[in-house]
Formats: sequence, structure tokens, C-alpha cells
Amino acid sequence: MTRVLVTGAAGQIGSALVPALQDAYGEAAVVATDLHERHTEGAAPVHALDCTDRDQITVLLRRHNPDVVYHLAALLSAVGERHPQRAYDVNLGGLFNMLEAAREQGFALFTPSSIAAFGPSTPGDRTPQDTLQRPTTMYGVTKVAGELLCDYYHTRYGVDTRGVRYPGIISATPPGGGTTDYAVEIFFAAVEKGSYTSFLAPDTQLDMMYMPDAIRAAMDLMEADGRRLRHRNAFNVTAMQLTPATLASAIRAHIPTFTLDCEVDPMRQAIAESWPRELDDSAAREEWGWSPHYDLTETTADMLRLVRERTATPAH
Ligand code: NAD
Ligand code: AKB
Repeated sequence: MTRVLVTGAAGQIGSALVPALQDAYGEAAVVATDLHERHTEGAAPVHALDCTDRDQITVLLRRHNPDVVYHLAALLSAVGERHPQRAYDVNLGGLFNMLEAAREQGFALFTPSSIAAFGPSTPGDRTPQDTLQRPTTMYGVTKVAGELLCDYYHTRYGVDTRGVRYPGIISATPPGGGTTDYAVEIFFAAVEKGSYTSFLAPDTQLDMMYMPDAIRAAMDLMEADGRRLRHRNAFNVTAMQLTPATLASAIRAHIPTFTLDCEVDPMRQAIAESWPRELDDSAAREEWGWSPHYDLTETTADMLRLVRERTATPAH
């Protein structure tokens, strides 16, 4: 039996990853952890694990003895810019602690990086797998340093580290304070109010992906034959390139009266403009067979269905 532990399990990705892991490996095989303990009806219990607390990590990981850890605990870009010191502690200090635990205990470690690991001097179109990385946010700095740390622990200690550079993730689970959060908020606003005010300018293009593809990317990479992986950590992955305007027009195919306007938040606009417009994900396709299943049309239809279910709002 594969035993799995997830950190940051109560967040946007973790709350979708945990049930998918339970489906794949069985409920008893998956331990969900986050900063604070949580018991929500119908969901796996979340155990307390602060990834900046090395002693707590050692005790909990020895107790559960996982084969694989999905390390999702982090502060995202916008929150990270508001609290850079805390972002450094959680994103890099927490990852260092998990890597040390992986070295001592021998589990495989999945760590997501992000399009935020690139910066304004990176080529923004068809951004290559291996290219210039000079991010200008604390979040991005911790992501690029984290990619390097994961590479180091693999080459130096043989730890089975793996990871992807996620684009913005669209889901009906709430986002945690990033620059791409608008792509989730817009669906809730469309269903609840029929209009949305975007904090990014309407023509700001970023890579995006629907949650089921993001979950499949993580699980497929962890199941892939390690001998085929030349990059291991920080594989570029993408599914679609969106702007607030293109997303609004896809929503209008279902809600014709939907309106988009915009009040630019200068901080998040500057962050978005420092990130790539479209990643080249050919290394992931070649090395472990990655390809997305959801395009904009399918994502929009499924998101509106889920958001209506969650908000109990009938279709217009
Ligand atoms: P999120 O903010 O929704 O969730 C992160 C979780 O980490 C939260 O539940 C939070 O309580 C927890 N956490 C914070 N500090 C902690 C600590 N000290 N110890 C333990 N847990 C702590 O983030 P997410 O969107 O689920 O992202 C998960 C991972 O994926 C992160 O590494 C993030 O950088 C990466 N990622 C996410 C996206 C995206 O669009 N969601 C895109 C690229 C990369
Ligand atoms: C953010 O906007 O901070 C995240 C990310 C792309 O890493 N969604």
C-alpha cells in the first residue's frame, strides 16, 4: 500500500488533491495536514502540522511513515508580497525541513513551483523549460530557490524529488491569495451577481489550468518512471492562456448579460506583467506524457455547474 501525506491540505489545491489521493490509494492511506487541525463533515480530518516546526515534522512523519509527501504548504504571491519574511520562512524554511525529513526517512517529495519562478527578463512567449529566472516577488524568489534546493537534494542525497511549475489554477475551491485568483472569483461573481470587477487589466494574459488537470499532473508525475525524468523538479505545465476579457466572453456564452469591468490593483498587475504569457511544456510531455484534458470551453461549463451547485443558484 502506498502511504501518502499532504501538507497545506486545507488550501485550494490540497482540498481537491486529498480526495483524489483517497480514491487512488484508499482513505486510510492518506494523511491530510495543515497549519491548524480541522474537522469538516464529509472531508478527511486535517491534522495540525506547521512546516516551519522541524520537531513537529519529525514526530508526525515518523508516526505516519509515508512513502510520498505532497508538500503544498506555502504563502502565494499577493500574500507573500504583504508578508515577505513570513513567505520566506514558510516557503523556503518549510521546504528545507521537508527535504531534510525526506533525506532522513526516504520518502518521495512532490513540491509545486509556479509561473512565478520566472521574471520580467524571462522570455514571456513559449517560455522554455530551461531559461533565465530572475523573479521580482518574494514568492517567486522562494519558488526558484525551492526548485534548486529540490534538484540539490536529488543529486546530492538521492532524494526522489519531483515537481511542476503550475500556472494559475481554476477551481470551485477558494484560492489562497494569489495574482491569478481573479480567474476563480469571476465565476462566483458571474453566478451570484452577473458582473465582476477584475483587479487585473482585461488584456493581461497568463497561463491557466483547471483543477482536475492540476491534480492529474501531480499524481502522474509521482507515478512516472523516475529513470525517464531528466528535469525532475519544476516541469513547465500549462493548459490554456487566458485574459480577464477572454474568460468573460466564455462566461457570456452561458450568461449573455454578464458584464466585466476593471479596477486595476497596481501590485497584482505588476506581478502579472512580470510572469510569462505562455509556457512551453514540451519537456513534461516528452518525459512523463503530460497533456491537459480541459480547455477553456470545458472549464467554463464545468466551473459554472459546480459554482451553481455550491451557491445553490439556478441557471439563468
Ligand atoms: P493555498 O494558499 O490555497 O493553500 C496553502 C495552505 O498552506 C493553506 O491551507 C495554509 O493554511 C497552509 N499553510 C500556510 N502556512 C503553513 C505552515 N507554516 N505550515 C503548514 N501549512 C501552512 O495554496 P494552493 O493554491 O493550494 O497552493 C499549493 C501549492 O501550489 C503552493 O506551493 C503554491 O505555491 C503552488 N501553486 C499554486 C497555484 C495556484 O494557482 N493555486 C499556482 C502555482 C503554484
Ligand atoms: C499566484 O497567483 O500566486 C498563484 C501562482 C500562479 O503561483 N496562483
